[in-house]
Amino acid sequence: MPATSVPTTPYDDQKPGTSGLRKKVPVFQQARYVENFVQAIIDCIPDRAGTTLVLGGDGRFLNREVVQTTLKIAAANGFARVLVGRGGLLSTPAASCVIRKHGAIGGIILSASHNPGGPEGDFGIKFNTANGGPAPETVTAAIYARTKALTEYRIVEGPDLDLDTIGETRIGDMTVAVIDPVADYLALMRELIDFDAITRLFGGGFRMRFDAMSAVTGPYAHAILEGVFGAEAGTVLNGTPREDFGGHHPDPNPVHAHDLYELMLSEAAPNLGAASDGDGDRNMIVAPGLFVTPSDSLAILAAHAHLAPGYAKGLAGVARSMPTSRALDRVAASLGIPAYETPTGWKFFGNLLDAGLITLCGEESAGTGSNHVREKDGLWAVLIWLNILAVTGKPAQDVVRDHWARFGRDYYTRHDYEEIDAEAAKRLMDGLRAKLAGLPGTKLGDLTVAAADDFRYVDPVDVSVTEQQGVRVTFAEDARVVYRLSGTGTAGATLRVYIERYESAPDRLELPVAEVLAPVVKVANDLADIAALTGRSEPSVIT
Ligand code: VG1
Ligand code: CO
Repeated sequence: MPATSVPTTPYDDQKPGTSGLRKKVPVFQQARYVENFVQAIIDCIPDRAGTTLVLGGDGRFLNREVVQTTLKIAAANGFARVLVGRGGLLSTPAASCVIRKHGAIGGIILSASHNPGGPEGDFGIKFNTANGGPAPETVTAAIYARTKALTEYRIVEGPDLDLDTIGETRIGDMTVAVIDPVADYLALMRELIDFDAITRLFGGGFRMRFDAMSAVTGPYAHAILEGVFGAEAGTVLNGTPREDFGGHHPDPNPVHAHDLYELMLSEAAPNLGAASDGDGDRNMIVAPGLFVTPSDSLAILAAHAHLAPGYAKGLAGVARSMPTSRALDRVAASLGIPAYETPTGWKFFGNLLDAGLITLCGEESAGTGSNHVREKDGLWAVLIWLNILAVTGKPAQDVVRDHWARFGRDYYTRHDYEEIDAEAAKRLMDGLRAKLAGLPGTKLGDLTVAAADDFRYVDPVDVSVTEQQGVRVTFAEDARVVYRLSGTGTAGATLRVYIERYESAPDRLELPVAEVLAPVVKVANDLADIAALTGRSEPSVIT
């Protein structure tokens, strides 16, 4: 089977966003759309001859087809070997792990993460570099430029490969190794987490429910929670990956993981509830009767990470994305370690992790991770929580309350306005930017503006600059509002408004979140004139 060159014409809309190229499935089904993008990625991998590439996805609709196409294109472009997860599956963190462990030159991950799947749903293609992390801005910009200049792609045509049997086959001169998607990941978790302590915890009657949301973490959770730890059968809910995620939004938050959330707030709650998203990089943690915000979870993990063997020496530093609450900073200050603030998106943590400046990092959007891979890692977050519970012997809800008692509580909520008119969204952000300079010192409702700016990030490692990463307004009353537009949506624009307020008085730690934040929400809405500009009186999702 020789490689052939196929003439093509460019598409002008293949610009990667916060996390790769995400579009509706029918967009990817256009002739040569996938081929063009995959060839553009590969053209941006210099010195690829003779190297290894990793390939896998979250199992959504089109996953298998695009795996086959990508293998055939890779075979025509000089790779010696592709490692592909059985069934075309690899969770995002597992792909990162496999890239690093096998010295691959990079990986192509097929996922639209927490967005719905199926013929009318979303699909996505993302490139990760040799460190296992999402391609940085310089690389995604080069890929985009390449998509606009392509004149041909190269492919080895032939029959589809068997993706369901572990072992090696060839296409042209390239070896395709179908690997167990769980094995390397499980081996890494064994190095980091106290598996014996957790096994004893479950042996002592501890119960949990993990909702895999019919997405990629099912096989991982079955293998580890039920297989290794011996958690009771039925611990993993929705544990079989499905192409349409059972028609659900595989987004682990109280809205989309509603059944689990309700269970955790009921009398019948087990000791811990957790969930992960489409591609396995997000996590939700719910204690009995108590939802743990991702920002709090990150801070709690930072305060307790030394209890897990992989972090016994302590943390070099931590980082959070700018809209993530400042709870993490309080822990860092008490540990005497640096805390970095980055733009939204995991790719911005890569340099800090590679340089050894940070050990742990996370985002308010249910992403937590460490230097063990270069992606956020949903199941890892659950395992480290279990490790902490096993070692401290404390119920999860006490861990959270004790944390608040010690550090105070950053009340937090995010309001999303999905699929609003893109022009209106732009007008809203421009309007805010125009107001920034005049805000400090002004009184808005009950609050006084202390500072206001448009977040600009200077990477401490390569000093690259990223502008306009979100408008932030901080108030003298220890409150903050952040506004930004989503870079992962596939229809119209999504406005995200992040609202928080810090309280440390012992009698103000367990108030209803909506009540504490109501004055800040009002100021946030008025300042940006959200209702008038978007035509929405309510957010579409509140998390
Ligand atoms: C969202 C989140 C961001 C996250 C990104 C990818 O981006 O806000 O924190 O890194 O999704 O997560 P945006 O631009 O829509 O706000 V995943 O799990 O979808 O790969
Ligand atoms: Co994800």
